[in-house]
Amino acid sequence: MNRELWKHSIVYQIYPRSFMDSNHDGIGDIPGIISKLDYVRDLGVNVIWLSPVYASPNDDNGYDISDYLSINPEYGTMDDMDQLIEEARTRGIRIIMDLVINHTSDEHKWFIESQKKDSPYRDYYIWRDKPNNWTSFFSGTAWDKIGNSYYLHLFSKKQPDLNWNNPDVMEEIKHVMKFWLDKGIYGFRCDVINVIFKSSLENGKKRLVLTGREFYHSQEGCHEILRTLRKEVLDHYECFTVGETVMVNTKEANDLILPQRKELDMVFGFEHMEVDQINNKWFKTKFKPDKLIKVLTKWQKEVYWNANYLSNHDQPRSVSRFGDDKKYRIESAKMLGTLNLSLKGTPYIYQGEEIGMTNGDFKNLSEYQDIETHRIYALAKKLMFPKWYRMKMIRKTSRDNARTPMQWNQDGGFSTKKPWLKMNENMKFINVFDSIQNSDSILNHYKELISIRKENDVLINGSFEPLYTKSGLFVFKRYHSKSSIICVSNLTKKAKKMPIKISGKILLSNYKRENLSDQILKPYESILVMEE
Ligand code: TEU
Ligand code: CA
Repeated sequence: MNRELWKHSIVYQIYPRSFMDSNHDGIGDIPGIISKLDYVRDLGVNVIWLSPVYASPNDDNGYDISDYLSINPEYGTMDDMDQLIEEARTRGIRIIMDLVINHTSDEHKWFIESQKKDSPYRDYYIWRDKPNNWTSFFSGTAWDKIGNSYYLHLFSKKQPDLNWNNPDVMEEIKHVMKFWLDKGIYGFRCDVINVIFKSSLENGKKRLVLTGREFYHSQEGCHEILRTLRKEVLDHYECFTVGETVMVNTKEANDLILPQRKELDMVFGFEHMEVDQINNKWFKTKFKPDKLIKVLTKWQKEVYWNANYLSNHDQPRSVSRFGDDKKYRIESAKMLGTLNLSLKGTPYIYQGEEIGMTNGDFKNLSEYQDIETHRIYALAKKLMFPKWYRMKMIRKTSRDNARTPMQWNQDGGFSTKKPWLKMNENMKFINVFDSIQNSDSILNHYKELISIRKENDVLINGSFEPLYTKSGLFVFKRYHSKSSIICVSNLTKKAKKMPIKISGKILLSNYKRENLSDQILKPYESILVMEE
């Protein structure tokens, strides 16, 4: 079996709650996804990453799983899921699922059983008589009390951490993985996978965020777990894994993905998501394109195979963050798309990115649904940050920015009922229906881009070489013995002089550029050139 088939994957991430509602309850669902599969196929992608659809009380929108082997009734039935897998396959699309194994929901039967001290499930989780000083990803202590014992939760208190020191946990998760792989799924996106193994429960060094992380961040025990899952499960299927790995540098990334290590196939790094923040994601600073260019270049040069993304369900919208979501929305969204799909690695497109959806337009706190947003707001209030500042913080960083429902037409088209999360009013002019009609749309740019990627092996297997990486300009070459393609991006709203001489045939341009004799790059201009 060719283990590296996935190098040809172009992945489209679907956040089920916000994709398409088929049964008029304001919540996206699996039949809704099936009804839009032709749209996904027409885009040209060949893999869908489905954010969690498992049974869940939805404290963290499905990232708190109460049963790994059943489907959340809000999203449909197991038959619907089987049908989705099958209908996707007939369209040449494989599905990868989210695998959330750092924690379960506190409503999972294992956790309910585990609350009894003499239960065989007791050691499925991490119980102690006293908490330590660790803090959680969603702020505050990482421990909560039931009876007279405390349990660890790196995320919300409804997300207790599994105890990966217990071999029974490994057996359970192997069973879960096989169950889905046997249904024909193409692999997993492994949620916060590099923090699952806790090597000690000592007090950690005091930090502003995530006190205790030196005891669970990318520990050797985690590598061992990954090798076991690979050898005993994944290697027996045609599939791949992408790890979501928080706080990793390029070396740590390689330690998880180099082929000889037999662990994961690729990971989502976060370093490029940190370029517009100070210390942590809630303190944003002005985005400086050169920082992004620098980090991307580093990861391209140093990491064996990248999982390239500019947005997902946890991050602000890429066009609002790294482009310009007003005057140059169309140009900058196309430029960012071209960049993301021309880098070396597997590209991930987050639903709505292909039509240039922007951050949400929430007016007040009550319109936000995300647990993290509410936790951070409350913390900021406790710290006496003024209201205008608290709102400013969440307006920029809230995960709901990317979770507003998909804009299918001018009236929304997502649901006939009030959606679970407010739609962006700009659906009147940013929507799929209009994008399909308009040949100059961002959507049609993505389609062209994807077909260029499919036709040119150099964009998949070619090496990466940076040619110019300063003053907001990113020029790089992808090449192998047979051909070479140059990708030019102006990441600023200023016109710039072409920094180096380029010649060849223009494959794609976001300004209908016809030749390379014009030496001025327009705001957010992007060009793909085949050298001759
Ligand atoms: O995210 C983990 C993660 O570290 C962050 O991206 C997280 O969303 C948060 O912003 C940290 O400040 C993954 C999932 O993608 C996320 O949706 C879940 O909430 C989280 O794990 C817990 O399962
Ligand atoms: Ca529904």
